[in-house]
Amino acid sequence: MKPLFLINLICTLIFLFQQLNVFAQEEQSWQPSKETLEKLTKGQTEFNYIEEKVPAFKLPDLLTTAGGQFVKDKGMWEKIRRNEILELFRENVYGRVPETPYTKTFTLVREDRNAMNGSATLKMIDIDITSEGKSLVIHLTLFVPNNIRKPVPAYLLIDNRGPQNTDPDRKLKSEFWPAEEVIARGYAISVFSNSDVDPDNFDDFKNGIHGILDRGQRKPDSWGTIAAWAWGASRCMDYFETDKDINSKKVAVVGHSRGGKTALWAGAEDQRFAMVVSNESGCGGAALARRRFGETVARINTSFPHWFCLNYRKWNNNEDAMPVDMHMLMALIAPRALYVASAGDDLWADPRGSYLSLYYSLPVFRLYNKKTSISEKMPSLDRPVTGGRVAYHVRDGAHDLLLKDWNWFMDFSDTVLKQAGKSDL
Ligand code: GTR
Repeated sequence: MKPLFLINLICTLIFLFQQLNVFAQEEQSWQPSKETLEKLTKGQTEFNYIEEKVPAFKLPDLLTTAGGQFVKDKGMWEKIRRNEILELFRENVYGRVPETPYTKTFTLVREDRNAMNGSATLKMIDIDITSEGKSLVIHLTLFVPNNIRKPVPAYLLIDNRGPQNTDPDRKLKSEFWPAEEVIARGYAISVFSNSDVDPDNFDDFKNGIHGILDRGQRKPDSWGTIAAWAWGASRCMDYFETDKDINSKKVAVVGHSRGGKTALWAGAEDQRFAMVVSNESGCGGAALARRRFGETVARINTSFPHWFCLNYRKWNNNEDAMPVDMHMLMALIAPRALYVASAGDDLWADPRGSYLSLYYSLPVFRLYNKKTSISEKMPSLDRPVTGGRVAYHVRDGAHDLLLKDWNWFMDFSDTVLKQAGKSDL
């Protein structure tokens, strides 16, 4: 055989192999099932679930400052652009936390060193918030694994589903907060109920933390209920900083759906959280608003008028004019760890829009570490992808937070939270 012929043959084989590979990857990319699509689109025209009908859009630029300068390194990101974007989200989406002074106390109201048949210590902490004679209590439930070197990394769930999922006596068990399984993997696990901080209904901001900290007339950028819940997560972090069993530099804040929107905002506002997990958070969370796929800004502001600040209503049916989109919220988490998750049948929360949001945030993560990278193509069902500080999966099935999701979160956090010192930042 002539050497030239041999080289040609090898090149052709390599080319064919690459094509096959590309083809295989394309095949693998997630698509909604026909049944789900049929069910959701039948007789309804108000919301779009068809990928081909997603309008063309242009995302606001992550790396150009308001003054038109290109953000070339992490120094510029941290000094200028990050603050600009954070302010835009405060002003236009979630609202601003008031600066009202308050006092805060932590009281250990129950401790059981022999919880979960001896494998964990249960602590129940009352976080009391008082201002001008009015107060509320955030009830934090925490299990810390026994027989393991302290301090340990911890998960904090923002619970939006009620106490049947978070039983401290462990008579009731729920995949929503799989305490035994998380303890078995060497993490502390904790939870607070969002309703301790602010009620999940439109009460004209009279109750909850709004009733305690708000003063005077509400402004267009006054905080909504999601910002209040996120503030509550930060008060739990204040407690972790006082507990020697917890490594407060390794805390992951987790939320599902409205809790997932809250987890993202908590991580954006409070850089003490080392990892954020946003499960099926959809509109006002991980999903790109400009795609108008599933739930829209107009719809969420109508159904949940208390979640966001008043200014957010300016973007009802006007998404293209929004000065931000949700890839910029993801970028605010960088260089900390970020896990975005979807469910295949949960088109209301736009799995593809959530994945793309994470993908388009990568330029900021890459200012810290060039190795952070995921493909523009979505992975297939039940195939988590990780790339440095970011991770994503689309789980088979309906809108929910399941043990399967948690196990993938923990696979990721085993690398980004547990391997202290080996961080590739
Ligand atoms: C839905 C809402 C979503 C999501 C969900 C939930 O009704 O439209 O944005 O937050 O509730 O929290 O379960």
